[in-house]
Amino acid sequence: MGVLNVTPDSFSDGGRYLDPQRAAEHALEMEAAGAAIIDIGGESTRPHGAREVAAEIEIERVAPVLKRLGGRLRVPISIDTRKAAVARVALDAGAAIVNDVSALEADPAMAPLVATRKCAVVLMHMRGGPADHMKFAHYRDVVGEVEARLAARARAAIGAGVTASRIILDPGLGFAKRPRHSLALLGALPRLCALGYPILVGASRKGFVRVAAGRDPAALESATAAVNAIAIAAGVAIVRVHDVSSAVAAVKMAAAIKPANGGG
Ligand code: HH2
Repeated sequence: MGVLNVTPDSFSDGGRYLDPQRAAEHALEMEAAGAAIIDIGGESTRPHGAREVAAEIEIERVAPVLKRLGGRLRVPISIDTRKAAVARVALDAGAAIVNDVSALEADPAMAPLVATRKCAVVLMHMRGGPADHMKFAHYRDVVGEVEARLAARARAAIGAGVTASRIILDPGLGFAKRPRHSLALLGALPRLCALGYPILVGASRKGFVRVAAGRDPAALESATAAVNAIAIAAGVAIVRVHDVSSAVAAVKMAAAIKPANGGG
């Protein structure tokens, strides 16, 4: 899943793709580099200093990009939003996936929308909102608590009429999580996969990767690729990334390695 942030303030690429033409070109570049999904977002959710934006502003940012992409992308488009009004515009413009970092909790109109449009949905684990989630980064058993919460959100979505086979779960690395929490969740991916839903992981360039790799952009990309390879080897279905070519190489490599006893 290639990230397309149409925002002025995203933590790693804020402002680069605010121009709709440039954003659409970047989506096509990511597809050419091997992205299987393009995730378009008009609101930053970075841990410090993200500003919540009104639905109209999010729509003003993403709609021109969706319009330019109309019919030009072969891969599905995902809309990264917590707001039903934004998701509706994107679904009308051909998006196939709603990526909701609030797991359908921020907007009561989101679950019915996803259910009636029969689109896929990413339910991500977070506590609080984009502006204050780090206040809630306290856990006794981060893996158990995230696992239980994701299972509960999947049940709630199904209760609202969403088909189970359209649900993707995401532990929400970096969202209301200190680096040690994100690392513990990465160490427990097989347990999250055992919930029975495809798992999505978004590690790309995040703070816990910076802790290991430092700020050097090349090292950060290599460390991100390492996390992605490990995630795929652990059974994760989708990795959300800024740099598609390094992710595609990592994913292909991890997927090519067969578990022991696999013959020869
Ligand atoms: N991470 C970000 C945004 N959306 N969605 C899912 N499902 N999982 C994630 O881990 C995730 C996400 C944050 O990254 P980015 O989009 O690069 O930054 P920003 O939120 O500052 O735009």
